[in-house]
Amino acid sequence: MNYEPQNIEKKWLKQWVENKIFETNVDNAKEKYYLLEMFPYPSGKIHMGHIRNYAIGDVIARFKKMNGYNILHPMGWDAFGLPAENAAISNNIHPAKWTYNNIENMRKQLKKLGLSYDWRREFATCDPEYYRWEQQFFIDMFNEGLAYKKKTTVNWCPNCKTVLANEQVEDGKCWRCQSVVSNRELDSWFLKISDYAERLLDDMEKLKNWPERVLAMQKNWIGKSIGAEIDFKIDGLDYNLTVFTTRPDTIFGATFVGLSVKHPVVDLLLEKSKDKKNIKAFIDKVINENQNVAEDIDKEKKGYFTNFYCINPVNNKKIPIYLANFVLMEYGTGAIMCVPAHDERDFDFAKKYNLEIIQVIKPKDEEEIELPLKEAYTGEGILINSGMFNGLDSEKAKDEIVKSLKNAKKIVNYRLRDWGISRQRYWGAPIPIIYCDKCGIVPEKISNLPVKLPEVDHLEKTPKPLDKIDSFIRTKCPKCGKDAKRDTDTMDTFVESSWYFIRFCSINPKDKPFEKEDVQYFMPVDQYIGGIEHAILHLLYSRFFIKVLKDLGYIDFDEPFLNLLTQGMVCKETYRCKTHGWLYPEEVEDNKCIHCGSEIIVGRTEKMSKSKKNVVDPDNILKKYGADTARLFILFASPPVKDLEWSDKGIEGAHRFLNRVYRLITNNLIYFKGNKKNSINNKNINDEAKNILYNIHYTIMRVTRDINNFQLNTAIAAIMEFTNFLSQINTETLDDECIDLYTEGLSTLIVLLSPFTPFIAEELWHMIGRKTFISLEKWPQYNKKYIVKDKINIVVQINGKVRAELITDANIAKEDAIEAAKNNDKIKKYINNKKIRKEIYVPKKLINFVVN
Ligand code: ANZ
Ligand code: ZN
Repeated sequence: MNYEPQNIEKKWLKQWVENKIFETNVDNAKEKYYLLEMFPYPSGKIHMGHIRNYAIGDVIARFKKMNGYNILHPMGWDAFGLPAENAAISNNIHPAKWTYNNIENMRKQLKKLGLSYDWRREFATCDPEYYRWEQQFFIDMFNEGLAYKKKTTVNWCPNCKTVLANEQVEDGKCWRCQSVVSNRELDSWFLKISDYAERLLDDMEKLKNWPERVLAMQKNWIGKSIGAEIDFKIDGLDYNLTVFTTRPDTIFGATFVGLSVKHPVVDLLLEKSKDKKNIKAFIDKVINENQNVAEDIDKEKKGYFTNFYCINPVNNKKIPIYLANFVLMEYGTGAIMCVPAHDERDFDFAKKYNLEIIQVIKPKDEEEIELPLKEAYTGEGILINSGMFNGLDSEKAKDEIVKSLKNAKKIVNYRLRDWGISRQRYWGAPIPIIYCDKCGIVPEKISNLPVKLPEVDHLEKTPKPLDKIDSFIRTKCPKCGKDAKRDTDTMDTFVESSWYFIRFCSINPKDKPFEKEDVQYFMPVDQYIGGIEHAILHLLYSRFFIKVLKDLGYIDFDEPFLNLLTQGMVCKETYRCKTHGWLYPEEVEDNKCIHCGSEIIVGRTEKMSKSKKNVVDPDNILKKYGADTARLFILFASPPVKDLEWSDKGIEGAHRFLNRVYRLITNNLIYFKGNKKNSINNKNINDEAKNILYNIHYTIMRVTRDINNFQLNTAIAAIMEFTNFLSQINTETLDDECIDLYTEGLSTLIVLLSPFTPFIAEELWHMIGRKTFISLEKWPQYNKKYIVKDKINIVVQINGKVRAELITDANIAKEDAIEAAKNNDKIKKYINNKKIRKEIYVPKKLINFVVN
C-alpha cells in the first residue's frame, strides 16, 4: 500500500462535508471557543503567508474541538478595495465580477487545505447585505456626533488617487503602493477615535495575551502626554497665544515662540505686518513641503521671524515669535514655547537663527554642564535661572509653575488623530449621507438602506468616479422630500474589517447585522491570528469600533480579541545576476545565470514577493505533495511567531515523514484485528511494557503542552520522536500485553497527528478499523504516573570532575547511592589507596568525592 495524498484528501473532504463535521451551532451546555484568522483580501490566489496563517489556526481549532470546546471557526472575504478597481480599469471587467471570480478560486484553494471552517458562515464584505449594516452604524455614529465632516489637510496618495488615514501612511509613503504621499485640502468624513483614546489605553490591561510589541506600538500611536496649556500675550495686540508644553518647568528658558503656519493667529499677524509678501512666501513653502516634518527630528528646521513678540508670563520678557516648519497645527495648540537649552529641535533652530539659549535645568548629582551648551539637555533635574523656583525639582516645578500662573492649566494631549474614512473611489461602501439645500447634511433613512453602489460598465482612473454617475447622485431629501444630492465618497475598507468577526457569529442573519444571542455566546474572539503589519491599523480600528458598538447598545463587551498571535513571515532565498537582475530559481544553474553564465549573487532570505522572484506557488506544492505535507512542513519549519524560511529539502523531509507514518501503520494492521484486552494490569508489567507506556504518555504530555503554548514545531518534533520509537520496536518479540500497548501507541500517534495533518490521520484511523471521524475524537489524556521514570542517572565526580554515571532506582537512599558509587569499577580506580575527605550528595543527581 502506498501513501497517495491526492486520493485520500479528496475522499475525506467529501466525507467531512457530507457529515457536517465542522458545522457549529450555539450550544449553551458547551463552552465555546472562537478561533479566528484574519480574513484575506481576494486578490486571486492564496499565497504561502495565507497557508501559514490558516494552518496554524486550524491546528488550534481542531485541538480545541478535540478538547471538548464548541468551536467557532469561520472564513470570509475582505472584498472591497483598490486592486479590484484597478483591475476593472485596466481590463474592463466589473470590480464585482473580478472580486467574485477571485473568491471562487481562493475558496477552492482553501478547501483543498482541509481547514476546519464552518463554510455556512462565509460572506464577502462587498455584499450590500453586509455593508448596509455598516451604513446604519455610520448613521448612528453621525447622530451621536461620532462621525463628522470637516475640511482639512489630508494625506493624498497620487497613485491610488485617494485619501489615506494617518495610520495608512508609513514613513511618508502609502501603505498599499509605497508612493510618496502628499497633502491636500479636502472635505472629508472622520470617525472620532480620539474620543476613545483613554479607553483604548486603559483596556489594554484586558489584553494580557497580546504580544508586548503590539501593545507598545498602539500605546505609542495613541501617544498620551501630560502637560500644560499656558497663555502668552502677544505684545501690542489684544491676543493670548496658548501653547502646549510637557515641560512647564523650563518656562524661564523659553527664548522664542514657535508657531504653525496654519495657526489662526497668522491671519491677524499678516494683516498687521509690513512684511506680508515674505511671510506669505514662507507659509506657501512650508505647506508644499512634505507634512511629517514634526515627526522627523532630522529634517531641516526652517523658520521666519514675524516681527511680533510674546510676553513670557513668568518674567515679562519679550521673546520673538517665529513661524516654524516643525510645529504642527494638528497637535496640541499649534503654538509652542521654545526652550533651546532643553529641547533638541529648539536647540537646532536657535543655533540656526542665532537665538538666545538659557539653561534652566541642572542635572542632579552631576557636575556643571560645560557652557556654552553643545547640545540640549532634555532630562529632568534641578531648576536654575528660574527666579523663585530655583532649587526645585523639575517634577515638582511643573505643578508649581502652572499653579502660579493665572492663564495656565494642566492638560492631557493625545497624538491619536481622528480616523479619516472618506475614500474618493468606487469600489467601497457608499457613505449614506445626503446634501439638501434646505436641510443641510441629512443621513439617509434607515428604511432606504442599503445605499447600493450603482452599476457601471466602464470605470476610469479618476478620483471620485461616483461624481460622474448622475443617477446615483440625484435623490430626494429624507427630511423635506425635495431634490438633493448624495455623498459620492466611499468608506475606507478598514471599516468593513472592524466588525466582520461579529457578523460571523450568525449564519446569514436576515434583517439584522447579527443575532444578539449568537454574539453573546460566541464573542469575544478567544484567539485571533494574523500578521504583525496590522499591529496598529486593523487591530486599533477594530478595538475602537467595538467600543462604539457597545456604546450604541448593539453589544455588551468592549474588547474584540482576547488573545492575539502574530505570526512571522514566510521567506525564501533570492538570486540575482549583475546584468539580468532578480532571477527565478529555474534561471540558476550551478550558481550561474543561465542567460549569461555569470556568477549569481545569493541574497539573504526575504519575505516572499513577486518582485524578488522568490515566491513558491502553493498550487504546485499541493499538486506534488498534497495538503498534509504542505501543512506539516510549514508548521514544523519554525515556531509560529518567528519568520519561516522556505526549503525544498524541508518539504521533501515532511513528505518522507508522512510516508513513514503511513508504512508504520499499514505494516502493523494485523495487530488491530485481534481482541484487545484493553485494561492494563500495571502492577507487574515488564520493563518493555513500562517503556511503551512511558513513551505514549510522555508524548501526549509534550504535544499537549506545546500546542497550548503555540510551540507547534516542537509538538511535531515530539510526534516524530515517538514515531521513531514505535518503528524501532521489534513486534515479533512482544507478548500479548505489549502488543496491546503497541497498538495503543500506534492509534495515539494517529490522534496526535490529526490536528496537523488531518487527511492522513482520518485515513489511517479508518484503516485501523475505527468507524468514527478522528476529527471528532477526544484528545488523549496522559497519566502522570506512567511518566515518572523509576530509574534515574546519578553523576559521580572525583574532585569535581565527572568520572562515571550510576543508573539506580529513583528512590534510592543516600547511603545506598554512595555505596554503589564506591563500588563502581571506574570510580574504584580513583579512590583506591586514597583518603576520601568529603562526600557531597545532591539527591537524585550527583555525588562528589573529594580525595587527596
Ligand atoms: C516646551 C518644551 C521644553 C518642550 C522642553 C519640550 C522640551 P509630546 O511629549 O510628544 O507631547 N510641541 C507641542 N505642540 C507641538 C506641535 N504642535 N508641533 C511640534 N511640537 C510641539 O511633546 C510635547 C512637546 O512638543 C511640547 O513641550 C512642545 O515642546 C512640543 F525642554 O514645550 B515642549
Ligand atoms: Zn431637505
